[in-house]
Amino acid sequence: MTDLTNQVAIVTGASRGIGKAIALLLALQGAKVIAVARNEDELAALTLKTQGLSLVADVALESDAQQVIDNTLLHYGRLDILVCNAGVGSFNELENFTSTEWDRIFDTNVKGTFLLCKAAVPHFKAQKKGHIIGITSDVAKRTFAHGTAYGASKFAQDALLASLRKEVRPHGIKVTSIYPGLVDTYFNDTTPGSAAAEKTHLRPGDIAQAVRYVLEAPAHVVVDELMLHPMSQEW
Ligand code: NJP
Repeated sequence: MTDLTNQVAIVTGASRGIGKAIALLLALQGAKVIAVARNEDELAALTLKTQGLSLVADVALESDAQQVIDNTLLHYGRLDILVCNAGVGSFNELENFTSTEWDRIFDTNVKGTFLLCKAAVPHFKAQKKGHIIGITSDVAKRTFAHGTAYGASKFAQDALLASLRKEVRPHGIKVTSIYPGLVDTYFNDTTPGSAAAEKTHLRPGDIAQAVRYVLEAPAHVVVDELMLHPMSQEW
């Protein structure tokens, strides 16, 4: 089993929802967590609990992504884990989507994953070790009405990660895609914690436990893909 103590882990989209739960659980396992998001106040509150680092950054901006990796290396001298979790979505009939909204979804979900991986991979290659985890979605593997923009972005993010997995495996770098079903978060301007969602949704902590399972696999094991759903959601 891989021990997470003192492992240096970047988690994007850590100000709330799934990313926050991942950051808290990794910190609890002894990892040094770098929490990344745009909301400075939420990050500051989280960092009080993780005792790690928080970096305010927009994952869709190349300079921000590069600075996240550079500042991590400056502060800790190492990077072991990159969790690409930051993501946004909205749902509409295709003709009602603005190109601005299309760009927001693709820039965050696809370009954000690309930029963070692009900045991290040279470091992982140099140390012949590293683990990239992408929080994608079960809709990376199925389609549904009103999901043109979000679904297409998650298919694209998934293809990026699957291709990267083959590219970097010879360098000792693991790439894992995690595909959640419905999770009770702030996603798409929802408010978590309702009695209804308790019956129909996974909790952010369920995804964090999946991340922990994947990261704790022995060095010779890579979990390529992991999908999880609430019992009430048919797949
Ligand atoms: O959503 P939410 P989730 N740069 O809204 C951050 C996937 N997923 O936890 O920047 C940097 O509670 C934002 O921070 P802030 C989903 O596609 C979800 O559910 O401060 N960070 C916040 O911390 C996504 O990939 C469900 O606004 C940016 C976080 O992202 C992942 O799970 C189902 C950013 C979003 O927190 C986490 O989403 C599924 C940017 N440009 C997949 N833009 C589900 N909830 O049902 C956003 O299959 N963030």
